[in-house]
Amino acid sequence: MPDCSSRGNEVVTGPRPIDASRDSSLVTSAATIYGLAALLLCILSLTTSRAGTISGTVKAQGKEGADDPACGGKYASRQFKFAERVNYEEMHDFVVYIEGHVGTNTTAPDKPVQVVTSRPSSVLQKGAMFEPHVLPVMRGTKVEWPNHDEIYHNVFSFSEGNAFDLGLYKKDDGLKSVTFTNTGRVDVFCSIHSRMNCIVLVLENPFFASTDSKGKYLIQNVPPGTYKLKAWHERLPSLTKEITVAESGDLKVDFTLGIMNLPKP
Ligand SMILES: [Cu+2]
Repeated sequence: MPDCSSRGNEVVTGPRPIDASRDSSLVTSAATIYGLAALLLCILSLTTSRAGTISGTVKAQGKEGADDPACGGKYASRQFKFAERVNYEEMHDFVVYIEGHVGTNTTAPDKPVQVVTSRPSSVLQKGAMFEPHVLPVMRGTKVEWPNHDEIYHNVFSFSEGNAFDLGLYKKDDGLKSVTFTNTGRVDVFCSIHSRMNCIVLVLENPFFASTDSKGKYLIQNVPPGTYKLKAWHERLPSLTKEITVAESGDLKVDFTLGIMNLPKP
């Protein structure tokens, strides 16, 4: 039975209202709590729901017919038997990113990122290599090339707009770094060691991701909007898809890169 009471011609349903004249401090504190709760909800909705997530997988695919024995089997069996073939299934170092300008509050991170020297067991003593091989960064990011080795390195690039030469340096010569101010692909080499090369991909906004060992990527906190999402690999043509990111939720976008859409001479 609902609690109904009549005061003159006013019918009140539900719990009795608090008598303000009897306890105004109770009303004030209740109003304050409701007000604070509403404010909190408002802040939460502003900070949590107006950003989406983009995720998916990037794969590479060889050209149809390239596995035919006539392409690399019998013909190659003598002279080119050991010519290493591209393994599209195990290709990695893809980068997925939103092209162009996004929002207004996208500034480069204060913290520098590092490229270090690694020696993968697969290449034994010859293996002085840069790790990571592909480094996507936002424009304005400082990238450091520490030398933790007992030998000299000379890190440099002649890529247009981002050329630099860190000179010959060894372990105790201090931390060498470059701040990348122009967008684009930067090919970086060491003048001494042939396998030491890497690519810094300087991008216009912070909405990018490298793929993991399974080809998966995840880009978080993307403001809602329509964008061009690009999948990039150093030795395949990029693929771009138009996407619309909602105010919340996860948008799945997969890519398969291959040798396609290139002009025939
Ligand atoms: Cu080197």
